[in-house]
Amino acid sequence: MTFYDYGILIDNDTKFVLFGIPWDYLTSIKAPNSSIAPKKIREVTFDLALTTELGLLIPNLKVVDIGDVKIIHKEIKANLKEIKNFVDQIYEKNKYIIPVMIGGDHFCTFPVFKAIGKNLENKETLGILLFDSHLDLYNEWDKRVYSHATVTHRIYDLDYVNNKNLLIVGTRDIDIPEIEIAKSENITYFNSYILSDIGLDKYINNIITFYKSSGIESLYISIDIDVLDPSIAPATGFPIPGGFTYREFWKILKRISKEFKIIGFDLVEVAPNLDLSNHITSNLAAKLIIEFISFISIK
Ligand SMILES: [Mn+2]
Repeated sequence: MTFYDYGILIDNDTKFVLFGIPWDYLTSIKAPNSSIAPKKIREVTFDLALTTELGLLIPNLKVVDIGDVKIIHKEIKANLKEIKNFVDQIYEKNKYIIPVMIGGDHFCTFPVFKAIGKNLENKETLGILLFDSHLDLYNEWDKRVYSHATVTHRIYDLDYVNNKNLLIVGTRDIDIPEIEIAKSENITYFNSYILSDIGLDKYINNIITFYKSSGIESLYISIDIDVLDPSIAPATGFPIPGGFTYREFWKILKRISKEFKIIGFDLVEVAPNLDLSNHITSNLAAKLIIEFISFISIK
């Protein structure tokens, strides 16, 4: 039994729906295989214990795993449509559901967040928080507007997203075109080194203040696994030193869940082919997903 298998069908009781997007065509790395991450992350949970760190029983968390979106590797248009329909179907069954997506490369976040936004009645108080070592803010990458390196830009282009409700946290590998876009658009990001300068509590307070000062009450959260330090999350395409520890990130998610209504989240960019033989990165991803779900549950 995996963490996420407790229930087969979505019903009125279901709080969380987990699904995978096995798609890594839009990554810029040459030998990616984040497409197998949804399968791998589910698989490692067979060997993990069935309570969370705070002692919650995982079977009680009401997570239903509805499987993966059907992806045809190079068919961008068809896949975007398929992902949209997949998310729409979830809300048709229960409009209070919290979708949890496992990628795939980071571009998978865009169609999911877009579909979630479409299904939400009140977008005035909605924000998006991206945890990432990169800004992913290129306008184009390799002459393509759809790429994991442009995902923040595509999200920013949505009519309900602006520089008051979008924040990137954990950054430490920012390219010149991205810094120029961030400057001209006044997009806020918190570099990861600031955490060691001001301490974790203040760092989290700054995240909270960013959203509260513009009236944001609910958040969609996207976790690029590369926001964590590569010493604990080596299996990702662009491992950048200086990332969060597991405990720092755990505490960030815990506080954010208390302060805001989390309407959905994703975890992307785990590349199991780059992992150690003991699956350290997939284990980390599996733990983060279930811990985050538990924080949202106990709010
Ligand atoms: Mn990213």
